[in-house]
Parts: sequence; structure tokens; C-alpha cells
Amino acid sequence: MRSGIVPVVGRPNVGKSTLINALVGTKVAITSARPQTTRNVIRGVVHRPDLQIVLVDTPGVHRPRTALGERLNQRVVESLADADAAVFVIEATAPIGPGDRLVAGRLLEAGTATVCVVNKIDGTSKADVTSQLVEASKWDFGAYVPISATEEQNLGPIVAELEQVLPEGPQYFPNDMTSDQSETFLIGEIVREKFLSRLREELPHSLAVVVDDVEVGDDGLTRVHARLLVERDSQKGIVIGRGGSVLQAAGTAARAELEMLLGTRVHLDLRVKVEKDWQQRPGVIQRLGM
Ligand SMILES: Nc1nc2c(ncn2[C@@H]2O[C@H](COP(=O)(O)OP(=O)(O)OP(=O)(O)O)[C@@H](O)[C@H]2O)c(=O)[nH]1
Ligand SMILES: [Mg+2]
Repeated sequence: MRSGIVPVVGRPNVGKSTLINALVGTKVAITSARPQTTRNVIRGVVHRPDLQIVLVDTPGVHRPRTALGERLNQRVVESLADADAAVFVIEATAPIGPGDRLVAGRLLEAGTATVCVVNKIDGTSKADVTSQLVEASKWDFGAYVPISATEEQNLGPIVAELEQVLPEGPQYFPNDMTSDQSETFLIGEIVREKFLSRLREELPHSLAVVVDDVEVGDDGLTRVHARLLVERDSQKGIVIGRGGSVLQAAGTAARAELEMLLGTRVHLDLRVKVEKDWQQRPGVIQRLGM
């Protein structure tokens, strides 16, 4: 069989995680309109007859302002070191910028066989997509594929291109495994996703979710205990919202999705805790698996 490790790279918010979920066929990574949603290196597996593609979701490459930011960028560069190929995602809805060029430069330096994907073609005109493809082809990557990850448009050619460049190799994951992350990790991420979409500006970057306990009861009820970490006292109130409105709405949305994921009823116990400047503290970053 052909198989390989394929990092999916690009600047924040271009749709890397959305694309991985679409290719894998199930949610392995959370997505949001906020940049820097992905913080951990997550593997999602595409299974086809005689083909296994291990997609590696990576944090968006950006200018680092914190210890966490620096660590995230480092992860991306490291991910290229043992890559068999890469998927480089840019978006059709915005001009190619310094962030895209930075990632392109890294890929060309590393000499990784790369499929350049122009995402979000549903959000702009054909003419814009064409000019973006022309602009991007100056980088001279092996293949270019215009797609919409949300509409699942034109994803087949990505798999076909990767199949051509991947070597003969082992089956890395069993057939029924689509991600290397634990259920507990995904539970925490789903909770974080529901808050990201409800919080504005800088706060999303200050939020982390720690799942302390998942108890499966005999009564068909799963009890999930999680802590929401924020960096400052002032942020605590924002995460809770006026009269508990944010906590309530995000909690309800998270519980609904967790019930689908786990196939049981779910009781979600959320606490908000201030952990001063956790992003600057390597100990905390490590504890969160980042
Ligand atoms: N219109 C449109 N929006 C998309 C498409 N793909 C992704 N998005 C949206 O773009 C936003 C970012 O998507 P993500 O998948 O979280 O992006 P990412 O590259 O993983 O972002 P980071 O993890 O922050 O680096 C979300 O709001 C998605 O719904 C697409 O094909 N079309
Ligand atoms: Mg992501």
C-alpha cells in the first residue's frame, strides 16, 4: 500500500482543520472563525483501498507574541521534518500575504512534495479564484487544487495527487481509527469550540479547557467535569457572561454535541478558573498537551 505522513500547513484561519475533517469524513479537529483555533498537533487518517494518508493538523503559522505562539510555530516546522508530502492551504477570499509567503518559503526550503490548495472558492468569484491560482503557481509546487472545504467541493483531486507522491509504506493506523487523539481531548476541544464562537477579540487566545474527569454512569448519563482557564480576573466575567449567559449558551451547545459524540446523555459541569498568564508558562502549556 501507499502511505505517508502529510502535514496540513498554512497561516491561521485558512481552513486547515475544516479540510482535514472533510477529508477524514468525521470531526477530528475543531474549527472557528477565530485565528489560532488549533493548538495541538492532531493526526487525522484518510483510509482508501491500498492507501493511508495520515494528515497532520498544525497550528496556523503567525508572528509569535507569546511563548505559546512560539511553540506553535516551532511545531509546524518540526512537522515538515518527517513529512512524506504536505498540503499547503491558502484562501481564495484574501490576497496572498506575508503569512502565506512565510509558510511557502519553509516548504520550498524543506523540498517537501506539496499540494497547494486554494480554499474557500465558494466565497468569491471565479475570476478571483483564477487570479489566486496564477499568483500561487509562481511558487512552483507540484500541484494546485481549488476547493471549498465547507462545501466539500473538489476534494478528490487532493487525495489523487497525494496518492501519486506518497511512497510504498506501512499501514500506520488500524482501519477503524480516524484520529490519534483521545476522546477526552476531543471533549475538551468541543467545549472550547463553543466558547470560541461566542467570545470576541483577544479573549479566545486566553482560553484553555482542561477536562478533569469523564464518568460514565450506569444510568446512561456521562458526567463531564471541565475547567475553563482564563488569564486574568477580568476575563472570568466575560467567559461567564451577563447573568451567566455565555456559560449557559456555550455549555448547552457543547452538551448537545457531546451527546452525539458519546451516544449517551451528558451532564456537563463547567468551572471558570483564573490561571495568571498561562500562555507564558511552559508548565501549563505542557500540561495542556501543547
Ligand atoms: N466560506 C468558507 N469558509 C470556510 C471554508 N473552509 C473553512 N472556512 C471557515 O474558515 C474559518 C477557519 O476555519 P478553520 O478550519 O478553523 O481554519 P484553520 O486554518 O484550521 O485555523 P487555525 O487552526 O486557527 O490555524 C471557519 O470559520 C471555517 O468555517 C470554505 O471552504 N469556505
Ligand atoms: Mg485549525
